[in-house]
This record gives sequence, C-alpha cells and structure tokens, in this order.
Amino acid sequence: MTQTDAPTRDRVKQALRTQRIETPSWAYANSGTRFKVFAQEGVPRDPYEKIADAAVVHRLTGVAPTVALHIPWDRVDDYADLARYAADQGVALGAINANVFQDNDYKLGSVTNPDPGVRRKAIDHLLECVDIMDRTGSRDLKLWFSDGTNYPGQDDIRARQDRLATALRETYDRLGDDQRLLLEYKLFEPAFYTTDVPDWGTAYAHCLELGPKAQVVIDTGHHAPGTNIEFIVAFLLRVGKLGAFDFNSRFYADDDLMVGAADPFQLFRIMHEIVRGDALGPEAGIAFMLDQCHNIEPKIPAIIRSVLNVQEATAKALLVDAAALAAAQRAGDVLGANAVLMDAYHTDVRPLLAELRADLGLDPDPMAAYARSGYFERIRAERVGGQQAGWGA
Ligand code: RM4
Ligand code: MN
Repeated sequence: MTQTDAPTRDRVKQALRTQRIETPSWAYANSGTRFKVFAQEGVPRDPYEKIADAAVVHRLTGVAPTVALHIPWDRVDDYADLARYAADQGVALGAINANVFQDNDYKLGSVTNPDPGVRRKAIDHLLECVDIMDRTGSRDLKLWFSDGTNYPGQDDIRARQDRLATALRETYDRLGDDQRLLLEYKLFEPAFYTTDVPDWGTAYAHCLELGPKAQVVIDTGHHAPGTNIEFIVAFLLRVGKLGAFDFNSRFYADDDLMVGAADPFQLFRIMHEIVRGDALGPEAGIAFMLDQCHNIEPKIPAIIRSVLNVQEATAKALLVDAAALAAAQRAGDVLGANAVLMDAYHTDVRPLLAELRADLGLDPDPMAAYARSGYFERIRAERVGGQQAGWGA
C-alpha cells in the first residue's frame, strides 16, 4: 500500500505548494466547436474582465497565479496598465500566444505561405508579440501554426520547412535574455494533408536548431489516438527541451475539454514523469498551462475543476514510492513495479488536498466556495451590453 504517513503527507504537500498552473484568457470567453458557440451570461467583454475571472480562480485554488494572453484577442492600448490591473487583482500576465491563423491572408499558411509578403506580415506579428512581452514582463512566447496543405502537390513540403525555419530564426533572435520561444505542434487541423509542425519530433528539431531559448510545448490534445504522451514528456525533459504544457482532454481530436476529464490516468502518468524528472517546481522552468474551451459548461467552475484535476494527478504522482519503484525495476519485478504505480494512482488524495488548502488559508472545497461566493450572480448582473469576448474578438 502507498504510504500516507505524516512525513509523506508533509513531503507531498510541500511539493504541491510550489506548483503553478496558468489559466488561458480565452477559456473565460465564449468558445467551442466550429458548429456553434453557445454564448453564456456574464462572459468577459475585454481582457480586464478575463483577468478578473482568472484572479477568482487563483484566489480560490491558490495555485493559478498567472493568466496567458492571446494576441490579437487580448490586444489593449496599454499593456503596462493591464499588467498593473492584474497585479492589483493578485495575478500576473503569463505567456503571450501569437495568432497567425485567423486572418484571410493566411489561407495558404502564415510563416510558410508561398507569398513572401504574407510571410513578412506573419513574422511581424510574432515580433510584435515579443514587443508585448517586453511590456507585460512575460517570459514565454507560445507559437502554434495552423500552416499546412490540404492536397498533395499543393505546395513544396520541404520549402515550407525552410520558410518556417527562417521565421523562427528571426523571432528567436529578437528574444531578450530571459525570454523563451515555445513551439507547439499539432497532428492535423485545420490542414488535413500536411501540417508544417505536426509532431514533437518536428518541433524538437526546430528548437534544437534555434538554440537554448527554444523549447517544445506539449498540448495534450494534439496527438493521434493512442500516442504515449508520457514518453514524449520523459524524452524532452531528459534533453532539456520541454518548455510547457497546454493541458486539456480529448476523446477524439483536439476537443479542448477539461484536463483530467477524459483520461485522469494519462494525466497521472504524465505528472509521474514530471515528478520523476524533478520538474514540478517553478525553478525547473516548465509552464503548466491550460488550453481549453468551455462551450456547454459554466466557464469559471470548469477552470477551477481543471486546476483541481491537475493538482490531484500531481498529488498522486508525488505519492509514488520512488524507492520501492526503483527496487522493483532493478529486480525486474514487472508486476511489483506496476503495483507501486497503481497504488499511488488509486489513493484518494482529495482529503490531503483539502488539508493543504486549509494550511494555505483557503476553503478546502474551491468548487463549493465559488458557488457560494456570489461572483457569478455579480458578473451576470454587471456584464450586460457590450461585446462578449470570444475567438476572433
Ligand atoms: C490551437 C493551439 C493553441 C491555441 C489555439 C487557440 O489549437 O492549441 O495553443 O492557442 O488553438
Ligand atoms: Mn494549445
């Protein structure tokens, strides 16, 4: 059985105190599938209101102190003012996400477009995002490219890799000393025949060529079914090229559902590799971000639930008896090693997390605390009129 004696509990709680989970500004806005986005009441109308919602998630969970921005969705005149507002609310601005996938010019690609003028426009946007990072104090530029082709012969696959490398190089060279370029991959969609950054190997190869400030982002929804994501985590961590996660759940493709909803066991296995690689604390430099859409469920509670799901998987991973696991592995004890992992996974960590929250002066049940807080009733009453934020806002 897994030990849950006092020293173990203290060790696990101590590690959990260092965990940070970043929430995405766009998850507070209206978003969802390409068929219908169901508008909800009380949804933010601007980046300030998104930050206010993110601050509520942080106040209730204690582990979500930063919020990622998406440009141009979160474009404002004065980023220093936005950063000040965030600080007043008790949070900070996190990763800046570039968006080169929603302009008509990008029909045939952004940085890999056959037209040099379009490529220039896309690169200029990436550089603008670094300018914004200078003003927000953000460390990370997160890049996801929808670039690809739909038909065999449509464009030169190899030339597109050259164009991608050129764009990444120019962007990388613009980074400050403490800034990073995080490159995200996705198997397919919106392109269906080739995608220019389809997998971790492609992202890794580009990051390697760029240098130490370039690292890979693993979006947990961006793989073929059955892909062993924890293997990718272990591999990239070992070589110092894992920069961040975009957490979410998928049943089919890039579903963007709540992390830990579809496959909590997979999330545990991922967090086990993080703990194994000593990469949980902020000093390890891994950004644990959510990238989700909440189309039919209320958004703020969904994000709280997601944060709690990550915490639960992490607590279970921290409960793995590392010494017993290593001994079983050395002895070639297949079933024993597996049992060590499963014992930790089957432990109900909710009481331990409630205890941790009490230690931190938080309500032990953040979901219930939110429901009681009256926050939703307030934003529903206050946020009338104006244009609700959403994808393309
Ligand atoms: C993409 C990718 C990016 C996210 C956008 C909204 O599929 O996951 O990380 O910024 O969606
Ligand atoms: Mn993502």
